[in-house]
Amino acid sequence: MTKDLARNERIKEASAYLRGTLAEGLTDVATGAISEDDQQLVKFHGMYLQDDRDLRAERTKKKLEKAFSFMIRLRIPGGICSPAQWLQMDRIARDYANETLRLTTRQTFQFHGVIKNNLKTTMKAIDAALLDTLAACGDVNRNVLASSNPHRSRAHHAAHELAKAISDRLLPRTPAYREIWLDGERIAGGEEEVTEPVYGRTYLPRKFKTVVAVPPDNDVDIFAQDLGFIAILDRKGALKGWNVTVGGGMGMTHGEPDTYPRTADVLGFCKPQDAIAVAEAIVTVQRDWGDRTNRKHARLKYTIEDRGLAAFRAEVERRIGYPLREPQPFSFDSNGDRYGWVEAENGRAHLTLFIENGRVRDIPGGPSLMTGLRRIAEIHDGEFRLTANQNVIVADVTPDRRNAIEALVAEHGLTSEATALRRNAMACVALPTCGLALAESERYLPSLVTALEERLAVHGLAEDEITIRMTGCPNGCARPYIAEIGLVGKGPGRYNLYLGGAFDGSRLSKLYAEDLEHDSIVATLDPVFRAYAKERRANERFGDFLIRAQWIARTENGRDFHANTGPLKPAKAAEKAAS
Ligand code: SRM
Ligand code: SF4
Repeated sequence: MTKDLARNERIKEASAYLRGTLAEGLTDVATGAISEDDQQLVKFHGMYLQDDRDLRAERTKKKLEKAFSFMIRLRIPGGICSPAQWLQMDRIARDYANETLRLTTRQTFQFHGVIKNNLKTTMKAIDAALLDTLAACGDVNRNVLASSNPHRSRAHHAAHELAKAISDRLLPRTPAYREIWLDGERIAGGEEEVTEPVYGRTYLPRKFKTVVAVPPDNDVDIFAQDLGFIAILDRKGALKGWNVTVGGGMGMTHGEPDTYPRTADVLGFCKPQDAIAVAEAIVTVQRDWGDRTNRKHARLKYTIEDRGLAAFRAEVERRIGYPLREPQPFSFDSNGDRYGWVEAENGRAHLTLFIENGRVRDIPGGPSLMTGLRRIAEIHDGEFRLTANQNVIVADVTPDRRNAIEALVAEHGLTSEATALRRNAMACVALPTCGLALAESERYLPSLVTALEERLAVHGLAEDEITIRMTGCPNGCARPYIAEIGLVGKGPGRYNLYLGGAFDGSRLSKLYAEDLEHDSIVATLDPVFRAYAKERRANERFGDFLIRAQWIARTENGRDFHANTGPLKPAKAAEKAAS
């Protein structure tokens, strides 16, 4: 018996290549929202309908429509933008959004709070900066990330070029974007192979995410992504080719063990000139093999689990017409950013700034990050690189501007110097804008970090680098299941605690304790910190220690994620804690 297609499949099919009734919906002044079907389609154009959840209860009481507005996400392959583009984003945020810029975990900007009436003006302003939002969300290949830590300029240049080329190759071709947002003329829907040669009428079964990494930095968290390319360099630093990874993903649903995060597998190695064809083949296999009946089972990670890696590789090889080579050795040492100044190979320098949870704003009486970065953009003649850890690099600084930039950094409370836990912390947006949030994240993690740092200091661990990530629900937008400490919202003020991920982002964690509130998070972690301080081996990372010392079982891969959860040998652990 064939299963019914998911509702979104019918919406895509009937949308005339992502047009739906979006153009008409924008002119309906009776509501700040758009129709339910259009809410799905508008994602492909880079937007989400949201409402201010802080105001929801009060507005419902007053029988008012929810406080609707849109989140807009840009597509910026490799996260690189010019100072002029930064200035335009800053202007848009102040004129049409909530006066903040949100740097995301996928190297781009988000605007929050754009009302329907301002959507087209905002989209035109984005276009005027030669940027777009097409395919930033939706069931397509999304913004392609590239390693941004600027230590090896040549390899990073190749990574960025590949990210851009893949993004361009896999971009939807529909004219709907131009028609609806930029007042382009309506072009009649053509034949599928003309209009969408890669995707066809129904695009992909689900979102698809691609990254390019340059070892030893895993700053793009390659193991959390559907498709990845790992740069393999020769001894002189020239690019030999790419290892290809497939099948990573974070999203799951509480209480549904058939959903789970998964770390990607290495599929093989390809030559530099073959990477785009390989990417396209992988996307089309997922287009044809992915589950279009159940959106919770539609990501590439489930296709690979169900069909097996060997069968998947064989089909990719059939489509490219030759076998992939054996993967080449590689090693990562961290999935974070390297803060501060770095001298580049070309005589210029790069400054990585710490932006707590990616929120760029001015705080009355406090740091003025938004103004500071605007003033830097006004004098900077290099570029800005957004990182996949929600930070920003002021890149390619010429020697004559360095002092002036340093002065602006100091004047506006910008910094590269957070404490060890904080600089390895990341939170998703969650409340008040995210419609799926079960608990706070961005607004709460900073104070939790402060509380945990007090305990770490007591145990002499204040300088130790430990990754900690929080999300307001199990979807995993800050990639919490590959952090050493992961906290995932369960309900208001309550979190599940995951432990045992690897510092380089290569291993999944495991559920250690459920439904913890602030005090119990701190109390649960305190004995673990104490044991780590006393019993760790030289250079042993926190996540590795927890597995070796049997605080938590090791998660081998996705299907194993929900097995053997909770403190391992709890009696032994308690005994250790007491001693
Ligand atoms: Fe995400 C949905 C924010 C990176 C997995 N994500 C959402 C939405 C759009 C909520 C919604 O569907 O209504 C969130 C909007 C919140 C808001 O108010 O802004 C949202 N995701 C984010 C961002 C902004 C988090 C951040 O703090 O930076 C990140 C934007 C990235 C970008 O620029 O494209 C973001 N989301 C991620 C990542 C991390 C990554 O890709 O490296 C993941 C985990 C990796 C993965 O995809 O498996 C992620 N987001 C999800 C999921 C779960 C997908 C799944 O397979 O189950 C959802 C929900 C869904 O798709 O149904 C989701
Ligand atoms: Fe929203 Fe959940 Fe993503 Fe956080 S993890 S931004 S709460 S969807």
